[in-house]
Amino acid sequence: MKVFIDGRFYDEKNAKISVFDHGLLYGDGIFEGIRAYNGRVFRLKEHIDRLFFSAKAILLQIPLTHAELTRAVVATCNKNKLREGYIRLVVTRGVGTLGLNPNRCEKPSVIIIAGKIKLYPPEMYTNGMDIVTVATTRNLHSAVNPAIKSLNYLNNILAKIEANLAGCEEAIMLNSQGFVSECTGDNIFIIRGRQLLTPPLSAGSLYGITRATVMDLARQSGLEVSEPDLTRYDLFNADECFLTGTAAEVIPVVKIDGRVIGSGKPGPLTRQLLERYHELANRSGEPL
Ligand code: PXG
Repeated sequence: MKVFIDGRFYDEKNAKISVFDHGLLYGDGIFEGIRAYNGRVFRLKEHIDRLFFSAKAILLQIPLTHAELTRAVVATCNKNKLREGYIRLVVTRGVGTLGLNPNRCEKPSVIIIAGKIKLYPPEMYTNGMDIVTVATTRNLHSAVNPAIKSLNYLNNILAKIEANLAGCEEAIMLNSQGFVSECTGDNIFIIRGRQLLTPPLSAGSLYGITRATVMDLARQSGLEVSEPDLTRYDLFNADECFLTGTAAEVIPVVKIDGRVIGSGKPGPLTRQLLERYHELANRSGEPL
């Protein structure tokens, strides 16, 4: 595997970053997780847009333009002959002094890894997931805004650890007001009749790119889409529930905190949305 670091390609074993990089020392940096399907990078523009929004929020100057980053992602996939897989785009604050002042960092580093993706087990797509709500609440907007896809993912990791301790793969995180926010690496949706509901971004979720795509697909299928505040009660009493994310795509949820959701099997509208998502992902995106 060849890894892109600051304009050059390195073999996997030589792909290294300084221990003085503030990305490592303080989690000071941003990232994107992107997928390629069928020789195309899906929603690449949206991912690079979001990277620039994250950069703006943390006052990080990405040393490449939008167009240059697009070309670098495509070049990294091509260098690795990747037609299907996962692309991790990372921008760190760069090498600095032992002290958290970002102004002491020389220059941000851009890293692009194009490899294979670790997915949820296939049975979870056919049988659905069993998930739990965890005690760790979502970060406040006024602290570390959850909209920033930063290298500081401890809020999510703590929740993931709680899910794992409960024998689950994903955790529902509530915000400080007790409303449903999202999961540790996925947005959450419910279906009630012909309505598709997902928490508003103000509830503390990431502006998910799969989330936006699925909302478009649902509108095209004639579902009514809305973003109200949701409580656990709303989730328990939904007809269907699913999670969305670049890695997960659309994954059904059949049990939450011991409550069976709907029929206890992946619902028909969830399955239809997953199918439409695959169709779209396989025929659109930046060609490699
Ligand atoms: N919420 C959070 C907190 C995320 O990190 C999503 C929602 C879904 O967003 P997208 O834009 O992907 O639909 C994410 C994305 C990984 C991995 O390596 C994580 C994500 C995406 C890809 C890979 O665990 N999280």
